[in-house]
Amino acid sequence: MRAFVVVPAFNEAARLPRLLEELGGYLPRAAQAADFDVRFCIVDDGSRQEQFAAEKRLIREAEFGDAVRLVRLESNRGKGGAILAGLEIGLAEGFDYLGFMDADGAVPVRELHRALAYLVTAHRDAGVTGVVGSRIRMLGRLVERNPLRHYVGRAFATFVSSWFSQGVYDTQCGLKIFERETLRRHLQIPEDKRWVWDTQLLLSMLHAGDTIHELPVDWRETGNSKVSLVRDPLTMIWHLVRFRRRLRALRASGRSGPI
Ligand SMILES: Nc1nc2c(ncn2[C@@H]2O[C@H](COP(=O)(O)OP(=O)(O)O)[C@@H](O)[C@H]2O)c(=O)[nH]1
Ligand SMILES: [Mg+2]
Repeated sequence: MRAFVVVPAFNEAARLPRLLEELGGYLPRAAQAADFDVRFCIVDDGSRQEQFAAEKRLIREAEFGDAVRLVRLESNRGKGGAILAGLEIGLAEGFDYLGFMDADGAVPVRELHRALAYLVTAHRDAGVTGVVGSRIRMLGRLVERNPLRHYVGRAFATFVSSWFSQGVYDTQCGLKIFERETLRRHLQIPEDKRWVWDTQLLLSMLHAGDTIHELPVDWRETGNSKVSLVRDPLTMIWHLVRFRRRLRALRASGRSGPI
């Protein structure tokens, strides 16, 4: 089983060390687990030159070899655009499972491992084609979030799931992984290249009838989020309202499957 995980990074020199430290502990163990070969692709999304240089130095010093690569985009495309660029590389290289996680280490690497293990089994046994993280505060899970972000995020996800008539709880979690053929079919569908790219990807799959599972994951917010609670939610909703119109038009025209 070969997995490819994209990590979008925009001026992340300060927040990247936590993830790299975790990878330092994880990768040697992952290499020993026979059924996992996980590669990471950090996509620098046109960060400032000194930020990119610092990210590069940090990654080189960690000596991960082939397990972690750094790709540089010359200009900023947005979180979704950077993930898309990374996923296209992984698909071209023939990886079986592909996904993404945030550079700030909000989702611990052990949760990625758990999600991958879950997907491999659920795909084989039950035709599940994707697993997305879900930030649910519950016994057995650790979810640390800024209360305001939590409430705005909950309002947003609740709106999206009822507006699109889908039973998804958390549309915005930074951890999502998919089986390659499903991903390939839907990869070009999202229109937004920034914050709702992954939500549109997920909604496109659900609309087409793919079986995606949510997995409650640990989440530890570090602060310094680049998502503005004032500016971004309205733009995000606007992108989704337009996207929903497109889905409805396709349903009305009687087409099934991916839009
Ligand atoms: N490619 C790209 N990634 C971004 C951009 N802004 C943020 N990110 C990445 O998106 C991820 C989540 O960003 P973060 O600021 O932690 O937002 P939050 O956790 O969703 O509140 C991180 O990996 C960031 O580096 C951007 O403009 N371009
Ligand atoms: Mg974050």
